[in-house]
Amino acid sequence: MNRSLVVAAAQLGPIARHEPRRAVVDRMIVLMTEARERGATLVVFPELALTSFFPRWWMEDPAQIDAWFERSMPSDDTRPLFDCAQRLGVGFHLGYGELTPEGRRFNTAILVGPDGALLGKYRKVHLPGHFDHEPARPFQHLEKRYFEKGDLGFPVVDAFGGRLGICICNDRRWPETWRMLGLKGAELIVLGYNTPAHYPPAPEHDHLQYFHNALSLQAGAYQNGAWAVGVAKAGREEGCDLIGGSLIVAPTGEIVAQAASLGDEVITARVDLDRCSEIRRNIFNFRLHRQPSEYGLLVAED
Ligand code: ING
Repeated sequence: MNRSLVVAAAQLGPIARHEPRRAVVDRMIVLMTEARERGATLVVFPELALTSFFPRWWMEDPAQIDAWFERSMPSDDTRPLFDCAQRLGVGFHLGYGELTPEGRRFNTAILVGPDGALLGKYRKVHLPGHFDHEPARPFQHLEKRYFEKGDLGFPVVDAFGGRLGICICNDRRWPETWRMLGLKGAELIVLGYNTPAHYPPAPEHDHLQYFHNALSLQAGAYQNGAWAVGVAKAGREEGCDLIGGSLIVAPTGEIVAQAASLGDEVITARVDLDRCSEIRRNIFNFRLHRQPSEYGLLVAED
């Protein structure tokens, strides 16, 4: 039996600083509905999809910081998205800022089934940017300040007829992320990202941001024999240009769909999970070819 499904990347354009979550959810419902009309049964939304990318701003007041986080999921604001998904019979991936009852803050992503069940949760492990205020930067990147390192490992869940893995944004640049998911048998890896076109520590690389985004997903997908879906929050958001380039990559590393705008946009592809074996049974047959006894350095502390 062919294990294939249509997957949608639901790219979001800019979200204004004071745009209500409910307005963003309304935009997401439009995208989810279009995705369903195109046959999708899984819709992937970006990282921190409910609000503007707030780590670009220096904040000290804990209450002001907490206002960017969700205390429950679903919440009153997001319940309409969950209801729409169940009505349409689609599952979805959603990135958001998680504030736990103990007051811990994580950059989190969840996978929700077509019946509304929570299938998996991931908290971002690779937090880029910096901890202290760096006013010389045109915008901050304070993920190390506003989030704790994820404490859920790299989960892979049985869903949609296969093995699904989740990661978030900067995680995609680290081969260790992909290999951890690949070793757990992930056949489809979904992730969202907010990637500024300008990288203050190395502005000479600004023109490479789209290339590095695609390179990271194409390499990760190919080297682990998995499908990959990367979904942008894109466009000029509060004066900061975020790259688009949402894409769907096959286990061969081929890009099979790519966004062509910097706004709200749905791209879809038929994902045949059985195609993973073309890679996993051959060039990247871990059991036959991988040599973990030679890789000790990979997990040694710096
Ligand atoms: N954003 C960026 C990312 O890894 C970044 C941070 C931008 C790192 C440009 C390096 C270069 O795509 C998030 N949210 O991780």
